[in-house]
Amino acid sequence: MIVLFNPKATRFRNRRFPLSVLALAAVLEGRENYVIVDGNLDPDPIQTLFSIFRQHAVELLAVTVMPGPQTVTAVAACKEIRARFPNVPIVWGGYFASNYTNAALNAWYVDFAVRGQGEDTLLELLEAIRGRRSLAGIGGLSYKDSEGRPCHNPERPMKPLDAFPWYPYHRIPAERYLLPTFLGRRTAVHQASLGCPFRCNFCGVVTFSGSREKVESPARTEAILRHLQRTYGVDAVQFYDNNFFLREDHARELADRLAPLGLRWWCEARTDIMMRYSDATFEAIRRAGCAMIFFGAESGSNETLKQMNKDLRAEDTLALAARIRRFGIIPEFSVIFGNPKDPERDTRECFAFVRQLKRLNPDCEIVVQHYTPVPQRDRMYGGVEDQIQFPTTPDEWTTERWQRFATQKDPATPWLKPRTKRLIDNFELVVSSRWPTVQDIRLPSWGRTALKVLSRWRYQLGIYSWPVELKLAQRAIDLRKPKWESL
Ligand code: B12
Repeated sequence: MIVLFNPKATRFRNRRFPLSVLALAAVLEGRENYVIVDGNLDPDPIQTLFSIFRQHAVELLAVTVMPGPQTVTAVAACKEIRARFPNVPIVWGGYFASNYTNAALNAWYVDFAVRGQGEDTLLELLEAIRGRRSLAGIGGLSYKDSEGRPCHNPERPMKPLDAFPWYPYHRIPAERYLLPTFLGRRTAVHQASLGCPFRCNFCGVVTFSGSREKVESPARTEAILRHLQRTYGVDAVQFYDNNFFLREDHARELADRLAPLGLRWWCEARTDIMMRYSDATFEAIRRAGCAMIFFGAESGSNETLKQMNKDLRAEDTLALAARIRRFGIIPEFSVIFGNPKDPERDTRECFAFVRQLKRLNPDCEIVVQHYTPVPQRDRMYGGVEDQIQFPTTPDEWTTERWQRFATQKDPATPWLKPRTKRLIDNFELVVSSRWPTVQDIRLPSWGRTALKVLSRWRYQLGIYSWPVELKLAQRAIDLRKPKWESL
């Protein structure tokens, strides 16, 4: 038996389809004996793993690992399994294995690391474990040689997504993952492409995919969503693609195919690409149920965007903010604070940029990011490679310091003074109080009004320091929010 394991990555109430292991399950379905264990759903996944390992002859434990909290739960589970069942090989795949491959292999409880797209690599690894081929020729695989030294096979070219079967949703309790969100009562997640063709030098996807992207055909996306709707009553979808829209003809076909389903959905896109679309395409996207689009705006300074290799102009983002209003789609702009070159000036520029966006489109939502370096194939944003020594083991990644770094909330980067970091956090609090997100479906309308009124003077005067009253108000409102179960 093969065990596919998604260690806990988020709170139970935020659980979603475990897409990474479902993608692997798709190629095992009908040809291998396998089981999926999802730590986001299972209250005691280690005990579940133990009982599976006791009852079956397990050939391989395949674990998906993202940097952040999931690394902590992956490490804990793999250590326990390795201690009790030392002969079962363990393979890690996903963003941790792809971006921190050597660190993964340095662990005594990891035998193999799979970089990038994983379906074929997993199948070939199984062949090798069964003695039918050697590890050396498996593209995208990293392993340890007989001396324990890391070996990295050449990259595996990505395959089109339609080359793989659909996810076997029936192998998970799919209906237990469908949750109320601002989009609908039963929200599913789907990813209709893998990778990204751009080279932004702050992003974890570039090393993972080598700036390549493979896109599912619109016909298949439609068919899958239709299946989810018919079988499980899905009425809303979050698309996890790094770029849900690329070419206009593709976007148009997708929109026209999704429209009859009547779903409400959220996706990610680029402002420059969408600015090239016609009004008719915007209308088609809206008609198809698109409620919100996340854009990596990153910065209001073209010089900074250039340093980030973002290949985008701030003017495009501003123009998009104004234009998209007409179509009733909410833009969500992610802005990166903490430029290593001149963080203080960058912070002031980002504040001004956010204010400009809000003037153009008060409905837009702002996501404040702190620049947190990720290993790159080329130079990192800001050329900071000498200033960051990444952990060399997964255990080190589980420490508090590196968890704060991985979750990007408090990366404690050497160039960002605590005072500047505090100012950024305070700004975020003022903006999120002045315009509480529509995504918070538990926020009562009285709480919304209270936050808006309380924060108005601060935003108007640009005074962000010491927002004690907003912190207290948010905390008090949090306590009075309805329970998740009651939604
Ligand atoms: C869904 C998601 C989440 C979910 C987690 C879902 C879960 N696992 O239960 C949630 C919302 C909880 C989440 C949280 C975070 N996320 Co996240 N998340 C994503 C997202 C949008 C999609 C991942 C996904 O499921 N894709 C679909 C599947 C099919 O693709 P896949 O995972 O890449 O799997 C393929 C391969 O990787 C490989 N593979 C994967 N696992 C395995 C295992 C084995 C054994 C093998 C052989 C192969 C293999 O094969 C699969 C099929 O080809 C990605 C961005 C993206 N579009 O990829 C970001 C992303 C992975 N997240 C990221 C980050 C930074 C975070 C956070 C740290 C953010 C934060 N500030 O808190 C947190 C913390 C994570 C944690 N809790 O541990 C970054 C990682 C960057 C990096 N440094 O490497 C990404 C790339 C976003 C980004 N552009 O920055 N995230």
